[in-house]
Amino acid sequence: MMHEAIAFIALGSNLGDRAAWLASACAALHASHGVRVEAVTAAEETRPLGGMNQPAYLNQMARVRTVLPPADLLALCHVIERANGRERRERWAPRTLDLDVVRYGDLLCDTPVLQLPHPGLRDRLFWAREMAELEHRGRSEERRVGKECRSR
Ligand code: A4P
Ligand code: MG
Repeated sequence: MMHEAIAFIALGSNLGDRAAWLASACAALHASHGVRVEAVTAAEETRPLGGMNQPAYLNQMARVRTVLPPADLLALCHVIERANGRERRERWAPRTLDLDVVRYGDLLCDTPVLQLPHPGLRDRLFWAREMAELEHRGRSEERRVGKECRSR
């Protein structure tokens, strides 16, 4: 049997039709081989962190069940970002879509390309709150999310 893991992916957007980018990313994740979106939080507007003068973010958290190893899950996130208008300029620049792997099971990882848990978890309180909310949601939610993602 393939190894399955529960991972949390943070979605963020602060350029263009933010809600549409998040919905598109959620649907793309769910449609990807080896990934199932089990539950998502409602999108919420947050003040930009990091000190740069930039538009407000719309943020959302997804809980996914996946057979992809962490590096492949991150690579998939990058593919979905690029397909949704993301351009990499300077770090923390405004973006149509940012997908961060916040947690992958209990895995601890500290390499230049992948840090788990994501270091932003230390000071991004809304991530912790959103993950706590998703921990408590059951499988009925999973069925609903599947339907929502497919209908987009
Ligand atoms: N990387 C390492 N670990 C991870 C991981 N667990 N998940 C590497 C995702 N990426 C990871 O990311 C830079 C590098 O981090 C990648 O090469 C990847 O291999 P990036 O997406 O290219 O650049 P970035 O998003 O500008 O940098 P970073 O460090 O991901 O920044 P954040 O933490 O995403 O911050 N304010 C609000 N309110 N809401 C936000 O969502 N986001 C940012 C960006 C700033 N302010 C914000 C928000
Ligand atoms: Mg990022």
